[in-house]
Amino acid sequence: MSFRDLYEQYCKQGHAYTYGTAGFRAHNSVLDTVMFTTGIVAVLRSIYLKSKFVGVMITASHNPPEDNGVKVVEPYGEMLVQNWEPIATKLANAASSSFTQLESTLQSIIAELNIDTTQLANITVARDSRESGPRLLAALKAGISVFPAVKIIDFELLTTPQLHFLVYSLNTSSQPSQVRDSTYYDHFVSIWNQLTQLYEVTELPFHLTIDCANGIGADKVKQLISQAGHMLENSLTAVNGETKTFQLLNESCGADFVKTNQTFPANCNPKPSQLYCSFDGDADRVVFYYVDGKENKFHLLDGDKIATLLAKLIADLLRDCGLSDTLKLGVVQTAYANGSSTKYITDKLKIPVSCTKTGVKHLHHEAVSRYDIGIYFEANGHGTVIFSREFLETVDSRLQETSGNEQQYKSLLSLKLLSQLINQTVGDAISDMLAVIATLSIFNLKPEDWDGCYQDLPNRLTKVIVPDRSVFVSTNAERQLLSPEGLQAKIDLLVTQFPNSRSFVRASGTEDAVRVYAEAETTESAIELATKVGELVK
Ligand code: NG1
Ligand code: ZN
Repeated sequence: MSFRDLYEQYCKQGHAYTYGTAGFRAHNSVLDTVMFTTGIVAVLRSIYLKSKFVGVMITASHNPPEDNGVKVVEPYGEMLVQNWEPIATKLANAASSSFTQLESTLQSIIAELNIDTTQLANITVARDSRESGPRLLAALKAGISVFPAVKIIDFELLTTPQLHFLVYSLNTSSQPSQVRDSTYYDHFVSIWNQLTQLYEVTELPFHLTIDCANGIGADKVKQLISQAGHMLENSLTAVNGETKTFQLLNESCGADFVKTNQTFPANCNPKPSQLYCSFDGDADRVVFYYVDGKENKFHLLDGDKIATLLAKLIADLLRDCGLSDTLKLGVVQTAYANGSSTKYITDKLKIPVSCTKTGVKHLHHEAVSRYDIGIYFEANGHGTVIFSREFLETVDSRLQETSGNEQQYKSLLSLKLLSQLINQTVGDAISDMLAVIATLSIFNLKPEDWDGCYQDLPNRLTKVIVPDRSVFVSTNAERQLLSPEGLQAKIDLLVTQFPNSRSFVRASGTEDAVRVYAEAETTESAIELATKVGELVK
C-alpha cells in the first residue's frame, strides 16, 4: 500500500498529542494516528542509530482499561532520548492535521537529521494485555511499513520492563537471533538461584501474595515462578490474574490502587506476618504491604522502603569487602519521598541522598551521573538500582584477587549477583520483587521487621483540577512554585502553622491536574494541611 493509502486507513484528524513522561497516553479511540507516526519515529531512530534495535511498547500502565499508550525504547533499554520527544510530537500532530502536512514534516525531519531511509531499521514491538492492543499494534506496524527495509520482531505480550530488557539483549548479544522471551526468564531465574544458594536460603521467611492488577504481569510472573522451581512455587501465590477479562485491569487492585487508597486490593485475604505486593498494569512498578497481628492494620512498604532495604544490603556488602570508600553509593528520591526515609538514609545509613524532579528519567539521570551504585525509587514503587561500569570492573578484579578470603569473596559475589538480579534497564516489578525477597531472606526479616527500620510521617497526596495547569511552574526539584505569583508564600505560611510539616504543589506531567502533597506529625494535620493548600490552588 502507498504511504497515502496507509495514512487514510489508519489516521484521523483533530486530536492534539504530546509525548510526555510516559510517552503518548490517552483513550484508545484517539490513538491510531499516533501509533502510526510512532512507528515512523521508531524506524527513523533505528536508522539514525545505524540499524540498532529500537523498541516500541504499547501500554497505558496503571490507567483504566479503555486507555492505552505508546513509548519508544532506546537500544540499551533507556527511554527515548529527550531531544527526540519533540520530533515524535511534531509528527503526530502533523498526521492529525493532514497527509500533506505529515509528508512535509517527515521530509523536513529526514533532511534535518540526514537520514537515509533506504537503510535497514530493526524494530522490536510488544504490548500489554489491553483489548485495544492488537488494533493499535496494527496501526503501529502500518507506520513502520512505510519504509522499504524494516525488520520487525513482535514479542506480542510482554511487560514493559521485559521489552526494555530484550531490546538491550538484542543490541548486546553476540547472537541476536537467539534472543527470545525465554532469555528474560533464563537470566533472572539463574541469578536468583545463584544468590539464594550462596546464602543457603531454602525457604522464604514469609509467604508472598502477588496482586497482578489483572494485567500482563500475571502471566509473566507465573511463568517465572514455574521455571524457578520449588522454593518460589511453595512461597509465592499470584492473584488478580484475569488478563482476558479486559475491564478488570487495574480495577480495585494493582500498585496504584493500593498506594492511593492505602488498603488491600480485591481478592486478597490478609494474614499477619505474611507479605503482599502489587504490580501495576504493565508490571514496571511494585509496592509491598502487610497487616500487623496486633491492630490488624494495613501497612504500606512503598518505593522508599524498597530503596532503604536495598541501600542497607548494598552498604553492608560494600563495607564487608572493603569497597565503601572506593565505590560511591547514593539514593535518588523525588519530593514525594517520605521525610522519614530521607532522614533514615542520611542519618542512620550515612548514605547521600539526591532529590530530583518527578519522572523516572530524571531519577535515572541523577543515579547514573552521580554514583557508582545509584538506587532510585519513586514512592509509588517505580525504580531500580544502577550499577556503573566502574562498579563491575572493580568487583570483577577484586573477585579474582580475594579468592582466599571467603567472607570478602561472598560479599563481592553477592554484589555482582545483585547487579544482575536487578533489571538495569528500567524499573521492573518482577525483578525488584526478586531483589526484595532475596534481601529479606538474606537478613531473615519478616514484613514488620522491614517496616520497623523507620516510621513514615503521616502524609496526604491529593489532586486538584484547575483551568490551566501550565501556570504552575516550579523550581528546586519541584518543591517550590515560581508561579502563580504569591502562591508559594501562602503555602509557606500555612506550613508554619503545622509542626514538622512540609507541603508542595506541582503540575502533573501525566494528568490534567495539579498535585498537592503534605506531610505532618499526625494524619489529621496532614489531611488538614493538604486540604488548605488545595483550596489555595483552586
Ligand atoms: P505525575 O502525573 O507527573 O505526577 C506520575 C507519578 C510519577 C511517575 C509518572 C509516570 C506520582 C505523584 N507521580 O507523574 O511518580 O510515575 O506518573 O508514570 O506518583
Ligand atoms: Zn507501569
